[in-house]
Amino acid sequence: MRTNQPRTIYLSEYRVPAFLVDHVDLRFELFEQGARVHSTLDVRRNPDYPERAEHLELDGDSLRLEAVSLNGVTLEADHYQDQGDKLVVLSVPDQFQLTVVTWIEPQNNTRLEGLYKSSGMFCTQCEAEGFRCITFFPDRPDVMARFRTRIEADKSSYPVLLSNGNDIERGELADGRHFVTWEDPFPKPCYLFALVAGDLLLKQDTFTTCSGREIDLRIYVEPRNATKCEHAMDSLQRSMRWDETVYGREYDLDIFMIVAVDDFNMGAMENKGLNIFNSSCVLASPETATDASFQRIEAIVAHEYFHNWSGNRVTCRDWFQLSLKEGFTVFRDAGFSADMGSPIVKRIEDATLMRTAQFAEDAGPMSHPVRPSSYMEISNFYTLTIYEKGAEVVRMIHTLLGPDLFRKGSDLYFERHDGQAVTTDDFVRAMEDASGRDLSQFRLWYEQAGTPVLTVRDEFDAEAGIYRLSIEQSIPDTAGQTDKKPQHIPFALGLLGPDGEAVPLRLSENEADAPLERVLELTEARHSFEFHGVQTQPVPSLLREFSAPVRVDYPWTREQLLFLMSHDSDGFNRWDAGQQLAVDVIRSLMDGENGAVDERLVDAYRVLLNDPALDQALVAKMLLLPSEAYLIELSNDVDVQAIHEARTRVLDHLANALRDDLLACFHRNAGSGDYQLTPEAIAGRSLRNTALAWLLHIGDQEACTLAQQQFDVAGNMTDRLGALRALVNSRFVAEREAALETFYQCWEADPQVVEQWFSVQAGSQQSGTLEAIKALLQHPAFDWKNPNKVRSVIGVFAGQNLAQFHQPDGSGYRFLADQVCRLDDSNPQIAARLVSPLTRWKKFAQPYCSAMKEALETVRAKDGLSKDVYEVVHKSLR
Ligand code: 0A1
Ligand code: ZN
Repeated sequence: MRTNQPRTIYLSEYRVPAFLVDHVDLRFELFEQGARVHSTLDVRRNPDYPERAEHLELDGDSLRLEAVSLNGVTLEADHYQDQGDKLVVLSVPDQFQLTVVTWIEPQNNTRLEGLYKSSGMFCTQCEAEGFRCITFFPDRPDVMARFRTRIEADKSSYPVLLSNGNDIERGELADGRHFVTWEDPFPKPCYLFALVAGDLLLKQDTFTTCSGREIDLRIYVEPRNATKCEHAMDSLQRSMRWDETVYGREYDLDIFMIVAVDDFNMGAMENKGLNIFNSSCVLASPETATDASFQRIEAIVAHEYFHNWSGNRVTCRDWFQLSLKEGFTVFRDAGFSADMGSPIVKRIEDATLMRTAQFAEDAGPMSHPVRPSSYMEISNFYTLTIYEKGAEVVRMIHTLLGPDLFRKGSDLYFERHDGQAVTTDDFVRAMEDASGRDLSQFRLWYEQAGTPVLTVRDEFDAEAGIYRLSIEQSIPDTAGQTDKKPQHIPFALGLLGPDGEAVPLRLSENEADAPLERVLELTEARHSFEFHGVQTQPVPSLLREFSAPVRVDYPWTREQLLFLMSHDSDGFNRWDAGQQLAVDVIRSLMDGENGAVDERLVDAYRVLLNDPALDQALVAKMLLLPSEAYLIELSNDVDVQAIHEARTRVLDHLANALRDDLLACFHRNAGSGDYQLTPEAIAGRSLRNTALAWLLHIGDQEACTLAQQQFDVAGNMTDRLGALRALVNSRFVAEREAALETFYQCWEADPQVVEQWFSVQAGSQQSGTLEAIKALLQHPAFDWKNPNKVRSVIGVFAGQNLAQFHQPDGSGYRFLADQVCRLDDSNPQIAARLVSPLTRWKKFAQPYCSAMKEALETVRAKDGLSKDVYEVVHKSLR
């Protein structure tokens, strides 16, 4: 049991820093047994601080202090206090130079925060508060300094020495050691500091900016990954061009570096001029990576690159403003991905993530606003709410202002705040000032947590030719927040006439040139709209393109949904109608209303499978049934097994009824030999592999043979893994085992592929049982110290294999609790993320509910529980 409760940090307690640091001079002496860090800070009192602070306080974590000197004079022990998490230097002058020497042990750092070792190389992760694990420093983003960094290490083991900015000096030292000095001309907060030292291979290219400067682009990887850098390099060049074209943002340093490391807590990190990536988010070749990985890599490379402006040049005042950089940057990378591929597919994927995972977070015990007002551990707030909902909020500003005024607003924001650490409010103000629009009510999106519910009702007055729509908005109570005010919601809408044609939306009787689509702005708790000149009862197309992150409650009939599915001009809503229809069919099986699957669903899917005139990228998405996670999210008092059974019955029925169509679809999408990443080619592979999965699901013998063939001859990992996954989820035990074995033999030397191999098994309906998962933890390729391995087995099992995880006897929950406790000692950030599937215990029916709660209680009772896990468990149990 934790004896003391961690401190809660409040936004309302924000104060400007008492001291500023203008320059930091770092010298790292790297050794196998540890590292010595010499840090010299140019410090001065902050003129904006309301009082005169007597003492300088610096943050620290797990540091051994070796020496402190002020203006070159060593300080006696009574001039400073080493309090462990703080170094207090007593009675300091107004301006001075402070030198601190610390000793750290990167080789024993399993938390992967600060300076640590991964596959023999030194690397850093400083966001959010990792820099304090390197040296004593005012570790807060509103202290921005210029950094000069000298790295010294053994030359043969660490020939490559990197930090932010430009390399200005290098040379040899005694004992086979060498050094390189880097200087970053841009002032930055310490969370953007980075250092890498290792034996790395360099892949190089260039980019010529819009003003004609040539940038040296470098990707550093372990030599065995030499053939896996091309896609990341292409993605980087595309991102740089896109940011110039769409946002007018030019790159500012002469060098841009990316380094791939195997052990990394998150996806990647935007350190100034030296991005550090989780290997799985940068390395790819067609033989080893799936389409999904290729797309993820492109998006993450872009995301980190875009941070150079939205995050680095303009950064956050404090960590409550995290969405300032993350929400905006996710919005930017979504625009990029949409432009590089299929915009509809991208929107479907984003809306799916919002509706399954972010809505769940927003309704759970860790619910928080896009700009939170308190936290215990900031690492727990790198959430879907900060990132994805934050991006949706920016997207709504874009919708309200239109593209031109939005661009004006973003230009003003970058110009006004370049070199500053600012707030989400500053962002909104720039948008207001550039557009002349009042966004004061809109700001509630940053302050209020919870997903707004729009209750929509309609009636048609045939005589008067009026279609009336009433919309009521309510925002549910969430952890610590009640009685919320109505928010400003852009609600995109269209009406479909009897032949599917768009009905003009006349808000007054004789409105000429009425538009065929409108964005209604909801600002009140209740609105009603009248559309005039409507001849026959229309079918409404609501919340087009998911124009706001809200739930819509409208009493759809199956006829309406079928109609929208085939007629809506908005592709997103065609997809959504199909999802709602499938949800309705699955739910009616659970209610036991009628035992049979509605044949109209089968007919609709048959059309999708057989009409080549349809956008195949959209069809590939429409064929996917709503996930169990989404069905859970839509229900209360959840019985996971009942959801799983009903969904499986619908899948069985569809696959049996459409067997021949699926086989034809499989063969039609055989693809050409060479691997292409166009939306059409990706859709083809997706369709082919969905067809295969469905056929194997019903135990089709011919499909089993086809899967084996595909597995053997596939020229890319998407098809090979598609075949493997279909086999692993099937009842063909011998074939499944053989394929798994062959796959491992072939790829055991490639960590990214082995992670996929683990994931396929951990996610399997057949072999993903608890016993099989436990066996995977004993596999020689499993590594507790590597977050990717932990995620690919435990994370996938608990987070995605819902039917296997939610066992009525609670065995899945106890298993997860044990692993969380084990990881809590070595890597608290990963442990805190892993525990999340247990936190929504209140949503589940008995016996699940009590068993989940019990598992959480065992975690809470662990000795020396980290602050990270404590916060999540404590908030979930109260
Ligand atoms: N800023 C990075 C994500 C990131 C956040 C925290 C980390 O360690 C705790 C690491 C990376 C991004 O948005 O890409
Ligand atoms: Zn980011």
